[in-house]
Amino acid sequence: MTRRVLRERAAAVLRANWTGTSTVPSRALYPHQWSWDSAFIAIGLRHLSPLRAQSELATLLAAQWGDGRVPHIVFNDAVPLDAYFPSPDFWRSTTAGRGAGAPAAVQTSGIVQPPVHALAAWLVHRADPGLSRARSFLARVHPRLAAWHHYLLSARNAGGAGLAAVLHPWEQGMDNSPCWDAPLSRVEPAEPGAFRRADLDHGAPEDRPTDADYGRYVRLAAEYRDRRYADGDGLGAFAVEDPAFNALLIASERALARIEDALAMEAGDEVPPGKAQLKESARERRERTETLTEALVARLWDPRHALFLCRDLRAPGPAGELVPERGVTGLVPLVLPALPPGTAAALVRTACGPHFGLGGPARLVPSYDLRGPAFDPRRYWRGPAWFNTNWLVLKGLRMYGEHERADGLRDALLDAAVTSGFAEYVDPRTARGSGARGFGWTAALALDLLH
Ligand code: 9YW
Repeated sequence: MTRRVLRERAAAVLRANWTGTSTVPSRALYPHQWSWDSAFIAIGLRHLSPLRAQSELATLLAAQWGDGRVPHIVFNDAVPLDAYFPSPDFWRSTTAGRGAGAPAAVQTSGIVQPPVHALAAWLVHRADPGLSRARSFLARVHPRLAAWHHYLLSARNAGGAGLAAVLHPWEQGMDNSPCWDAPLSRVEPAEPGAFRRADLDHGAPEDRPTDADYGRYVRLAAEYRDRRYADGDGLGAFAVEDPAFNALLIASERALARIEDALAMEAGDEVPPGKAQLKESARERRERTETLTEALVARLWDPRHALFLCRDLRAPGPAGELVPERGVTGLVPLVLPALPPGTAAALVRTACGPHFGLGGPARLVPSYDLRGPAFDPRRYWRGPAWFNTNWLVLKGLRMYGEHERADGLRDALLDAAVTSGFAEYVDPRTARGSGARGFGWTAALALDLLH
């Protein structure tokens, strides 16, 4: 298939999923706006329409809460309540979230997702700097992105080492990863009759999380809501420092520093934040990326696995415990340019070794250890390959000079995307598709790989 046809098909998915102000991940399964989906979608959409890509991010950021959090779902009130669970009447953002500054004009969830947004905003700006300047795009998103990062670096610093903790598996975005099995085992599932899973109206049960997983997701989210979405240590049964979440925060801090440099070039000192303040903030962010990278390595790098692991902050011990499961989250820090000597090379060996099998038994990077006891090539984040995590690993391979491997992975991703009909996820060994088709970030990131 020619690149032109591939591009047209990917573009058709993005057009079909566009609502007028943002893009749904999937018309059937996920008919609202999701936070990290929108960031990845904007990265692809910028090649089709920089204007739409800007709107995608602006719509999401308009639903930001007063405390800085960017909610993981922004609900479309034209969609029937029973199309997706948990629906707005579960999250009750406008009432339970009022103290934390939830917006009154739009309904949202109360949890977050990985902070890919500053990175996306920078890439969207670069796609058409003239349009961006004409619409003051960076000036409009900058205060919101800064507040978002501030929220994660302060309210979510539950472990005290500077890294952000996730309080729910949905926050990390890899819902039923085996990395969560131990930390989730302490959570009592909600009664099965207390909720109805709308996802099973659109997906095969063997491709989706189990009912027991859902019971625990519901319990944790309901407890957070009932605490009025208050953060702070000592609250909540689940708190994990996750490698991908934090690596993306660090990458986005770097992007936000670039955004501040770009704004400083345009700014005078009269209008706040003035030139000097922007430059100072950019400098602080660059320093922070260094200290955060050090904290990431000190807290989450495990030399025995040659991989970053999740730290379960609620496990016994003053700093909790590392979870000895190999998830793709542990490879994502390869996107960071300043890893200590040897760490990137070790990660590349791990990606291409027996557990992730890249270039061997796996065409695409699996979401979980091919040899792990919980490996299941169909079940969501317990084995299937996802396009966003593969795109991130590919970026890391390229950055560390692994061009042949990066090219091989790019070709495999493009092939899998188009032959699966832009599936939500695929079997990492055969590239057979599962889950939703016409999936937003699959199409967007395929489009990005064509440029
Ligand atoms: C859910 C929308 C989301 C993604 C997550 C993925 C899944 C299920 O779908 O979450 O109900 O939110 O795990 O990463 O953002 O595509």
